[in-house]
Amino acid sequence: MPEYKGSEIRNVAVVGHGASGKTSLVDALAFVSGASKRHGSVKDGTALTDTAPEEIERGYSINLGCAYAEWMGAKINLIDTPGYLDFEGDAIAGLAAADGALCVVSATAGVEVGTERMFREAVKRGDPVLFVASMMDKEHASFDAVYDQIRERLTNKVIPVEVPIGEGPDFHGIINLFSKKAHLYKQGVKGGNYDEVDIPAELQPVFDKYYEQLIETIAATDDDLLERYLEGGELTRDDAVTAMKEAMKRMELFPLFCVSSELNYGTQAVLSTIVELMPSAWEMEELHAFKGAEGDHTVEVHATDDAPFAALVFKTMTEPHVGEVTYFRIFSGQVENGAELFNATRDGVEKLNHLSVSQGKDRTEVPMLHAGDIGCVAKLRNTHTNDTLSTRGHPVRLPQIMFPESVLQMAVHAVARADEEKLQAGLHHLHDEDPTFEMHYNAETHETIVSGIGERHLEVTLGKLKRKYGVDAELTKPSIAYRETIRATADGQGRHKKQSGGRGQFGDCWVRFLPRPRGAGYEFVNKIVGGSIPSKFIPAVDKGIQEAAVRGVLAGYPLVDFQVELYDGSFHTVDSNEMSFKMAGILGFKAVAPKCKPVLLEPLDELEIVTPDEYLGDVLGDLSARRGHILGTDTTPDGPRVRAVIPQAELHLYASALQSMTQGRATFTRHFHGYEEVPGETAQKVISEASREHEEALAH
Ligand SMILES: Nc1nc2c(ncn2[C@@H]2O[C@H](COP(=O)(O)OP(=O)(O)O)[C@@H](O)[C@H]2O)c(=O)[nH]1
Ligand SMILES: [Mg+2]
Repeated sequence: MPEYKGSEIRNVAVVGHGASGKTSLVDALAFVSGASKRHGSVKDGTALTDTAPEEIERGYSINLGCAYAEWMGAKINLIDTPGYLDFEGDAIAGLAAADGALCVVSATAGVEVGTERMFREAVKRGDPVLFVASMMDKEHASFDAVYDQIRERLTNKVIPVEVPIGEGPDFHGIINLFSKKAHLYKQGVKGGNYDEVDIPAELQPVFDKYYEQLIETIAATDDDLLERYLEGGELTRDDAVTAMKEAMKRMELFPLFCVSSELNYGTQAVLSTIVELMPSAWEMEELHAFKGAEGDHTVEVHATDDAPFAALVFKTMTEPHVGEVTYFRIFSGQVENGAELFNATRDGVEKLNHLSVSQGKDRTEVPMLHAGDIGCVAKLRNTHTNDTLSTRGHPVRLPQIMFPESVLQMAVHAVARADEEKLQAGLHHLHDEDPTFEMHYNAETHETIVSGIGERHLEVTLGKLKRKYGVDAELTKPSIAYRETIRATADGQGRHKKQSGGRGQFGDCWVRFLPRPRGAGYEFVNKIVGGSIPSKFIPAVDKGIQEAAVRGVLAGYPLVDFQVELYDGSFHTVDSNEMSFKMAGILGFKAVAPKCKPVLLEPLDELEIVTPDEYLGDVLGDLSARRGHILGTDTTPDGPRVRAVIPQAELHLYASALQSMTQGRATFTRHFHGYEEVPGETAQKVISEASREHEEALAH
């Protein structure tokens, strides 16, 4: 492979809804360019970028995948991304590594929620976007429907640059408006070859209509062009392409193309278009103006070879027989095979052995990669997604990818008890690979909690756990970390006395319990005067009460937010010791706590939900059915935003429920809010459930 410099590199993320044809398109583009030897297929599991067993088994992309095409002297890095919401993290990482997006829309399914989400995401990042109507050969394919839906649901700045000749089974050619030629494909020839002919007479009216619209639209983006156009001057192809490219950078135009990846129709034109219309990795600087951090300074990052090296790790993936493979995008400087680099994020040195580029799962070792390129390397020591690789001399940290929040939580257990340790280690590895998969241990409920974007995400991750780490694990509904507190003040005695032959035990205390505000915690106040308990035994009383409070008196949940005053007691000069006073504290707790009107507390989360307007009523209704308390609503560019506080007990699988309620179009974040009293009827249920479980446990 020749060496490519930044100006010869295009980095495009291929995004869109699941099953819109992204993986097939990436495969076809790499194949038709000659960079990949075989035209693979998603159906038989041979597509370039769907190589993980879970992808082949399920028939859709889960991980982003890197491939490339070499075309017109340029190297096009193609980042295939998953389209389903549960795996959106990798799609966002793909966009972060790219300088532009190919947004694929199925000519049969049209604009779907994944199209919408990824188009928005690309626009938010300021990336040029090129639309591709895919699967033009499929029964019921309609180019106009795709065009209309993009205009209605995504942007009215979309403009067709190609028009299909025939649709569905009759799809056999494409009119290119820029070249004013028609490409006619030969049936049964799969190399993407075509005859280039003048526009056939019967298609002239179609051409005229779309051509005029295209040229007018392009002219309108540039004052000089518009003047020339209005004065009756012709725009040359070069004029049109240049103006289109500039308008795309400003997100004023989004061209629309059409292909059939299966038949390889239209793929060569898409390659040429990427080279001509997408900014090079070198040009992306003016688009993104990258800045990084060096120590606590902000530094500028330049996409030139002589600038210090800085590359962002946008994906790590464990591959069979290889170990961990690290994919990085070079934002600045160049790097040689075998170079020693510095991971400023983790403060560690890494050596790049076998610097490579990847064509799906095949990797080709290269001597050097230049600013703007995408590369990969296996077996780094301690480098993970979102780290920056740079040099010791300039330890830069690039801005990190903002991954979607992991909002769906489940408890996880190893099926075999003996696997518990392996489970923990495996989960940690999986988190390093996938930042949208998180885990933590809940010390109150003694459960390991995993969180992800959706149910499918967690299931797939457990599948990986089994395959890669040999641990069979299952997901269950997480237990709720209820707590108890008191609402009234009461006092009483805890007296421990034991006479057993020789030296006995004696401890005696009088304590008063008082409620404290929510979240204030526990407080112990010593009010002993006159030495009724020697001061050396007083901490033991405190300790005894704290120990007893771990199991409250209502349902066995920890008792919190109360104050204990120790105000009297007595002791025995021989029999009293620390142990006896700790026992006295425990007995004091048992005597007093039940008299203080104990109540049950439950954890609540605060949610922020952004939903399209048409679902707002349903979302609000559902929240109130979940005992939610609405804090307020306001508006955002993506629709109304609702802030609400909801008991965790009512939030099990909320992510899934919200998605099905809103056709996958709402998003939300959640974070812990605090504890509040459980209302009477619900509390009764929890209490009787707890005592039933307690009895069961005792019976065993
Ligand atoms: N007829 C036809 N089917 C296609 C074409 N492109 C993709 N498909 C099929 O559509 C399904 C989804 O394609 P895939 O590339 O996996 O979509 P992705 O989920 O967006 O990556 C697969 O079964 C493909 O074989 C096409 O151009 N024509
Ligand atoms: Mg795919």
